[in-house]
This record gives sequence, structure tokens and C-alpha cells, in this order.
Amino acid sequence: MKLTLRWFGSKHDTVTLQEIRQIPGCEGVITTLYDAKAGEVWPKADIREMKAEVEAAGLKILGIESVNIHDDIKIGLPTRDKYIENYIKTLENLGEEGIDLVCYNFMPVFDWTRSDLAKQREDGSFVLSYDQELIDKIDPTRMFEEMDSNADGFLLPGWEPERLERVKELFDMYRDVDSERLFENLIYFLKAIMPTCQKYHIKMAIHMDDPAWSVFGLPRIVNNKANIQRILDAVPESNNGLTLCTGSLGSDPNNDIPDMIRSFKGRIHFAHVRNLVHLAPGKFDEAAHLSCDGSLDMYEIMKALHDIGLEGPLRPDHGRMIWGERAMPGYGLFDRALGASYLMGLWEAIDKNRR
Ligand code: DNO
Repeated sequence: MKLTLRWFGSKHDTVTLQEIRQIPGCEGVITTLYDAKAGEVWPKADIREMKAEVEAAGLKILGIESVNIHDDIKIGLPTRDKYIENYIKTLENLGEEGIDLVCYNFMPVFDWTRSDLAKQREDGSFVLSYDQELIDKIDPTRMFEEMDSNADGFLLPGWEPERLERVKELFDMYRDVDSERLFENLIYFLKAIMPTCQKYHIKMAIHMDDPAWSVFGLPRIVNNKANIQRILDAVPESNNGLTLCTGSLGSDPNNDIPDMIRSFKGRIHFAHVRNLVHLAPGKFDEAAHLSCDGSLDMYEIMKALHDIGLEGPLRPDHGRMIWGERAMPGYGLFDRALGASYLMGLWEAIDKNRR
């Protein structure tokens, strides 16, 4: 396991590489070209520049989150082949720079969704939260404004304005895409990129749907054990793998995360570890990483990751906003650094106990 922190680049992140470097045990960052639009080829020069900046700070790029997938690929339009070709070129450019892990998601229209990006908890901290009843009252075509106006001026990952400008049109385009069709389109995409992934030893790591159920009637296919297993079986190359995200899977209390981790052994290339509190069906608050602060047993989760011999990067995920920090919701320094130390502590204890 390699401890990492997500970093959005010096233009967009309030957290610096120098600060990340001081988190004990942190070996590298998970980053992206935040301004690159879905469907575009990532220029090699930009990848090199990003890599040089990270390395100058004494860190490594241990993965990309995300190279986003153009909606034409998810919808399965004839234009998808052109966008898949561009995706392949991006993979080649990354592979040639020695970057071998790519996290992506296959959620239609919206990436992760929350009803509140700054809900105050009893202790005064602010967290992201989800309440299906509140979401049901929102007109989906206004969802971007909802998230954006709540984001304290930060550009949220997965909520790119250019995609969201077309939200009405996108909803129409997805009208005939049910979960079966979405699954087929994912498999078509994966089969097309596999030869390149194998050539460059690139591990593709699909992110779980967040939350783990259908939102605004849009299909969800990366949300439980059976559905995820089906994706792994359909493209059995180990380059087709997962970003195991405990917060996303954990939104549905029926998901037994330690069991899923053990059964996906060899296919988990990247782990996002965070906690949340279940409040009612379809309603949860994010929490501090500690088991005692939420509904997930973080010790059992880390033990399962240790059992399968996770070799790839792991990162603390969304943190609470604490100590007056102002940062992108979920991505401040303070609580993620606390989370990182806690997860490293669990790992050390599990590791020493085993030996
Ligand atoms: C939100 C993130 C997601 C994730 C993408 C992966 O905070 O977990 O935006 O990065 O779904 O493509």
C-alpha cells in the first residue's frame, strides 16, 4: 500500500505539494490535468510539466484521478470511436511518462452527488451530506447550480461547467440508455482500450457510483458486488480493475465492504478510504475517518485491504472542514491529514500483528 493524497494542481488547490510532503508516510499524489475537457487528448508537454512540478516537491504521481469519459462513449453514439481514440492517445501519453494508474467513472451526466456540501455537525465541523428527500425536490437540470452555489467558489471535481451547460440535452440523450445499455457501452470502451493498457501496463480503476443507487432516474452499474463482478468478468484482463471507494459503496448499508474487498483481490488497483454515518435509508452524513465517528468499521476495511496485499495507492478521501480552513468541499488539508495518520496507524498495527 502506498499512502497518497489527492491534489488538483497549483492553479486549483489550496493545499500545496509542500504541505502534502509533510504528511507522515505520504509517498505521492493522485492528480489530474484539471482543465482538460472530457474527450480531449492530454498533451504530452502538459503531463511532463505536471510530473516535473510534483517531482520537484519530492513526491511522485502515483495515479491520475480522473481521465474523464466523454458522454458519447457512455451513451454509445457513433461518435464514440473518435473519443475512444482520443482516450487511447491520452493513455499512450501517460504511459510514455511512466504513469500507470487511471481512475475514472462511468456515471451518466453527473459524477458524485450531494444535497449539502457544508452541513454543520454538532462539533462545529462542516461535512458533505446526502438526503434523497432533498434531492427529489431538485430539478435535475438545476443540479449544477445547486452544487456550484454551495461550493464556496471552488470548481468541484466531476462538475465541469462545460458538461453541465448541456445538462438538458444530456438528459434527452440518455433517455434510451438503461443499465444494460450502459454496461454494454462500458465493456465496448474497456475492450477497445485494453491492448494499449497492456502495452503500457496501465491499470484502469473504475470508481464506484456515488451514492450507490440511481439518482434522477439515471442508471447505476458500479454499485454492488454482483454488478462489479460482472464488469470484472466481462473484461478479465487484470488491467480492468477498481478504485475501491468505501464512502461510495458504504452509502448503501447492504454492501459488505470487507467481503467485497476480499472477493475482488487482484483487481483493486486503488483505494479511497473514508467513513460516513447512516442517518436513515437514503440519508447520510460524511464523517471523520475514525470508526467511532461513523457507521463503517475502518479496522475491518483496512484489515481486508491488508489481507489482499494491496500494492497500489490508497488515499484518505473527503475530509470534514475543520479549524476554519477554506478549501474545496471535502478536500481540505487538515482533516484529510488526520485521516491519513489514522489509516497509517491502523495499517502499521495490522501489519505488525500479522508478522
Ligand atoms: C469526488 C470523487 C469523484 C471521483 C470520480 C472518479 O469527490 O470521489 O469525483 O474522483 O468519480 O472518476
